Amino acid sequence: MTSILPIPALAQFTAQTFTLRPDSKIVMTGDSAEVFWVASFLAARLRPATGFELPVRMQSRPESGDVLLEVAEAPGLGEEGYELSATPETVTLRAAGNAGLFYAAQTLRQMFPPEIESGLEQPGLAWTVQCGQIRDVPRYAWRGMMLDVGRHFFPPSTVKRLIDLLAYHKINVLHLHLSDDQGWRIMIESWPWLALHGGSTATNGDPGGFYTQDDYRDIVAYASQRYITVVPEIDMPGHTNAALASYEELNENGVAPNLYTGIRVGFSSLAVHKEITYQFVDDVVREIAALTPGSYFHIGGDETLSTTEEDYKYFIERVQAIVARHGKRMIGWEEVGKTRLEPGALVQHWWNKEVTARAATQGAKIIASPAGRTYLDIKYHDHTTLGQNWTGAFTEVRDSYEWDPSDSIEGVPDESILGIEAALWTETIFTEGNLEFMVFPRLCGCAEIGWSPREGRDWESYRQRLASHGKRLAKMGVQFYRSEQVDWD
Ligand code: IFG
Repeated sequence: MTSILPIPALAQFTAQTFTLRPDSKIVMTGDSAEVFWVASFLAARLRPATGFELPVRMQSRPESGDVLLEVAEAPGLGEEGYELSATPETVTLRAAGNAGLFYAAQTLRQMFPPEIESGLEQPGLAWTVQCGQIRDVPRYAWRGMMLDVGRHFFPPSTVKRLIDLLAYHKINVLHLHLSDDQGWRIMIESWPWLALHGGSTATNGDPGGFYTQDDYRDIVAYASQRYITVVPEIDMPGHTNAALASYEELNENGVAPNLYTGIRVGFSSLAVHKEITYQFVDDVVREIAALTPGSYFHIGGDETLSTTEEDYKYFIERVQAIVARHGKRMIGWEEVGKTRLEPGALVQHWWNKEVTARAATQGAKIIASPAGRTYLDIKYHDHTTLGQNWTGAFTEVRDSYEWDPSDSIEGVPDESILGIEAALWTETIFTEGNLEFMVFPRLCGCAEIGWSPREGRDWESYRQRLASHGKRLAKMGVQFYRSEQVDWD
């Protein structure tokens, strides 16, 4: 039985099958370079396990055994929707936009036996898919994941593998939390000690690290090819000890604090009434905005326990203007809802519903990241060694799935919700294995909440599809948590 995650909006299957053969081709009717890229991406995913050549042919019509990709006007599909039609003769992926074609390719991957995801040739297997018709469109525009590289640094290779897995689940935003008390993780050429000194350590005194501007460009390009927008976050005025430790002149008293490797929050603040602070912010936003094709710049704004309310408002209002001047739309954690927001600002809900509702009342669109549901660093249960449980509860796989953004934040109606974003904070997450264990499989549920229709979503059917999906994750080598709530195959 074909099961696709996130579950498509509409899918009907028949008892017939289509079989990919050694002489199958991936064909496209036009000669668009971007369609060619998607076709080549699909071929590259199917070649290792099948051992087939799977040539990609432009300006061609499909023959028996071929897969056809085409971009064509299709009302109601938008940029990300697609149609997939599998007959015993051919499989056709059709979309109005290239992103939709890319998502059709991701869906087709999930229709083959799970061994398709093995990197090694699997002789003797029939590469069949169930015939049928799929018409699929996303529910929310914003389907994201945040990776905190401030508490622990992760190299570009880890970020790119994560991007591959996000794209596999039709997630389209990667929010990089690039700075915090424990680390500054991106080179700013006009303030080099931010990375060189502020990026030199991590939580527990673990090795630090930072992205050069070329590293960041490379990550952004890799994400963009996979229809993922990178959203950079420089958290301020709080969560700034790494910056304050790097430049004494940024400090109220002119004295730079030591680097910090603990896991407390709320003790740092930029000097809100010093002009050099706004020179610093302007330079940082200018340099990162120039490297970021996406429309957004996240200024953080959370847990500013060491900044007075009025100083906070003054600071956020000035920073909003700086972000706008550099051509980006500001995103802030919910606390920015206490200030006057410019039109177009986005607000990310994580804990305080009342403050979030104040942002929605101002007309801000809300990204739903409720900590008790989407924070992937929260322990699964009381003997999960990794993670935290400051929320006062544990977040098992079911807890992370059985909720909905449309009615989980009082005072925020569904029309204010732009989408959902899961967040991995990394105070206690050091290795790629730690990351995968905490992120998967809860991210799969968040991806489905973001993409699939609310109607018909229920835990009992999801847990069965997740069991099947787990075989695919295993073939990809994802070290996911085998929750006892799921009968993993
Ligand atoms: N809250 C802090 C994060 C991180 C998190 C850990 C936000 C917006 C708790 N701020 O979530 O820095 O420490 O779960």
